[in-house]
Amino acid sequence: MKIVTFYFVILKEDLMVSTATKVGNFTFDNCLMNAAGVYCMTKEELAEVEASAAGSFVTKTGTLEARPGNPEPRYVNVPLGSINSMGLPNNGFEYYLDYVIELQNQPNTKNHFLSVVGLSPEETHTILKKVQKSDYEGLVELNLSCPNVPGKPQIAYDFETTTDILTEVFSYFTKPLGVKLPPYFDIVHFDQAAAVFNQFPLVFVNCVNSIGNGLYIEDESVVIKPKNGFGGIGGDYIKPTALANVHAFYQRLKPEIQIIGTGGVKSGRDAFEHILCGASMVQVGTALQKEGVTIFDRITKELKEIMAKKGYETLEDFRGKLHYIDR
Ligand code: RRO
Repeated sequence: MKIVTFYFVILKEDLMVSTATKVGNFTFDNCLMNAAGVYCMTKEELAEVEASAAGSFVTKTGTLEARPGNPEPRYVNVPLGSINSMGLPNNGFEYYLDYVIELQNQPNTKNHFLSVVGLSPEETHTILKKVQKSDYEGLVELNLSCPNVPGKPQIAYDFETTTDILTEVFSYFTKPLGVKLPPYFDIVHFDQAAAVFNQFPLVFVNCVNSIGNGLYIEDESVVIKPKNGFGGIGGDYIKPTALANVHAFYQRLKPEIQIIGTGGVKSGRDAFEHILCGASMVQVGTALQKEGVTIFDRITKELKEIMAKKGYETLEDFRGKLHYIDR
């Protein structure tokens, strides 16, 4: 027993465990970051993530004009996760664009993700053309999966519209672009969605946004006001769905398109599972909202401990190497 313990200590000390990663040509000291919507509405919140152990941040999805969003209460933490119908409140994409450009010009800055979407395809193109013309050199995430704007379906559930938007986008947009996807629930839909995304020079897909239009009830009432209580579900509820989407796209997408894993991450073990399924970067949403930015220290430490125990030094040592049962 003593010998085994001694061996473990040596093994841990000898290993140089790193959670550094790359998305496209961008490097990150840590694979963990916030998920869009959490800790990213204002420059002050973004600065907190920037100063934390997170490897990057993504901004709140910005629209052409600032929006107040849906009436409150519109976000509620529940024991196994969260429900929200924020309704895309944001300060307008230029507020976030200005901030990422400001940081980009500072020494020792991290690389960032600017999240955007228009309320119509025309608005999306207006935004992306302005981003294209700007001095911003970082990554852009096009949110194709907001579940909460009344009357506006989640774009990425409509493969024809998605194809049309991306075809148009890539006629003028040459900066590094990825898409935020809703969860898919059918193998045929994984096949169809991957066939769409494989046609384009995307740098990444981010799986998954919240599971749209759940309903949480306390006593005899819904808990959020908009849409009579229907809202996007995050947290523990969605981890198996998120992992399935990460792995399904890891199996189907061309290797140039990397996967960002989002959904149900609140521990090092959860992050490990996302990477095992193929994620190059892992985002924390509901758990970050519940715990604050110190969560990045805790999850990083837990992930490194798991890696050390297994003898893994880098994410490449186990990324995508999920074991199947084939006996
Ligand atoms: O603002 C929201 O209601 C919202 C957005 Br844009 C999103 O992409 N996902 C989500 O759960 N909420």
